[in-house]
Amino acid sequence: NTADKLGRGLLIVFEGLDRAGKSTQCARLVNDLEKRGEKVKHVRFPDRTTPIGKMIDNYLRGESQQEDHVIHLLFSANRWELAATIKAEIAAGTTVIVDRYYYSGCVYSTAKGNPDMDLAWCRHPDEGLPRPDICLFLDLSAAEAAKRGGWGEERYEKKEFQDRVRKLFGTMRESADKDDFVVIDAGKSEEEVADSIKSEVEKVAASLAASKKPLGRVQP
Ligand code: Z5A
Ligand code: MG
Repeated sequence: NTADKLGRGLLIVFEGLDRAGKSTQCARLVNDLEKRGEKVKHVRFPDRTTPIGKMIDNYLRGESQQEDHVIHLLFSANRWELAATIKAEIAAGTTVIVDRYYYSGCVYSTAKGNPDMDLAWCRHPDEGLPRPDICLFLDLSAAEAAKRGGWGEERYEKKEFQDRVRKLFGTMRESADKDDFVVIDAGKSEEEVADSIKSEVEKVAASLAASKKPLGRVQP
């Protein structure tokens, strides 16, 4: 078991565009690790249950307006609310699996095109958060995503916006955070995607166990 070999749990993040299958695969991985006797905690961002999360939920559903910087900082604050808990769980040997993290925070805010908010600006508030041991990026073409049903009702669920998000994720995957990412072809069947994820998680767990690497922090 991971905790015995590494002396802590893992921090595993899922990222990707809308409908890439993040929530589906998070649930599968949680299930799979639990079956193997690992301690697992499942977290999703935004966490819509906290007071800050409720403000975010209202905004995403179009029921309230927020200035661009303000909503960006609320998304970040929503992660900071849970940061100490995540660290404590990992120290106690629990693997934490996160559905979207600061990478989404950076790209969705930057995609708005506000001239004061580039990727670097957007990333600053998240510096110092627990750094993922691996970010599984579920990669889905626009054409495949379209087959998974029409856009929903929420604020960012529009084609042009999603095209900008796709480009920005590409930029992020080639910049400061590039070592965190493993790209998974999310256009395959649910089982095939789950199998690729399992093998990537096993690889990272083995390499961390060998190096005994402690949990990192998101670097400036
Ligand atoms: N946001 C932000 O702006 N700033 C931030 O800091 C953060 C987020 C953290 C809400 O996120 C919005 O918040 C989001 C980013 C922004 N805005 N947008 N747009 P959310 O996480 O609540 O969004 P969601 O609606 O829950 O998830 P999603 O991204 O749209 O979907 P998903 O979780 O990736 O996919 P899924 O629910 O697992 O699957 C989608 C469908 O595809 C479903 O019918 C599945 O049955 C099907 N599916 C799944 N896998 C497959 C395969 N392999 N084949 C075929 N069909 C599949
Ligand atoms: Mg989801």
